[in-house]
Amino acid sequence: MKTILVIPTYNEKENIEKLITKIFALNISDLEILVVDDNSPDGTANIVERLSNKYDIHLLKREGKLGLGSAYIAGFKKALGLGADFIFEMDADFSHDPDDVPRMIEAAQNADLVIGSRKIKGGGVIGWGWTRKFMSNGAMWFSRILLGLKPRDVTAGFRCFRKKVLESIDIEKIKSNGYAFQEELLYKTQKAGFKITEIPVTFVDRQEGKSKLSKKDIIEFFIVMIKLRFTL
Ligand SMILES: Nc1nc2c(ncn2[C@@H]2O[C@H](COP(=O)(O)OP(=O)(O)OP(=O)(O)O)[C@@H](O)[C@H]2O)c(=O)[nH]1
Ligand SMILES: [Mg+2]
Repeated sequence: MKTILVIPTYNEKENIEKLITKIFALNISDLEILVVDDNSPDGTANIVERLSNKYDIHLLKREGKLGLGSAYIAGFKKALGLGADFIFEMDADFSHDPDDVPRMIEAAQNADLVIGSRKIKGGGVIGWGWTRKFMSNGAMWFSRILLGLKPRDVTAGFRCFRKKVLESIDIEKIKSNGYAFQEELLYKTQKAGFKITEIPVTFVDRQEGKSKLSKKDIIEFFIVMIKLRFTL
């Protein structure tokens, strides 16, 4: 069973080499990485290209910063084309610990979607101030109530999908691009009746590089939630 980790990057030169090296050091069988880079000005793609001589890595280069959601949609399509059975969403900034990947693959043997969850017993966040926690909790509370989402961590970006989920949901039709992308995808997965499991993970705030979360993403988040509630 092939696993592909889809890792979107925009200016992650401080993180990407360390992350890729760490993941392959885990020696997980039949694992490949697909980096989706939006022409990062810092040259992230060059680092990935160099590492692809040594490791099983694919690089999808796009012409500019087109957003996280569209990066994942392009990455999912490519991963399915490469024959992946399990497809991960994972950030490049070490907020998602590579050491959790084997546990998530194991859990995916009995689930269609595994969420690396900060919101169940044993999970958590390190390094966020109260404003970021407040915002994140508020967004989760809002979307869980509005959309009836059952998982606890609905904004998590650390996930493992069985290929049939991404094949059967019309991923092209997902409109949100920022934070809301994660909820929209989860909402569609739940609505389609797939089995969703959460396993606890500790999320660590990024140590290197800059956050790309913008005010625009936060506004989009609320608009998309309301649209999803009333149109689907
Ligand atoms: N290809 C691509 N990757 C992106 C884009 N925006 C963000 N990313 C990547 O998506 C991942 C998550 O972005 P972050 O900036 O860490 O956003 P975040 O995790 O929501 O915010 P922080 O908690 O502050 O780190 C990182 O690997 C980014 O490099 C984009 O427009 N295109
Ligand atoms: Mg991050």
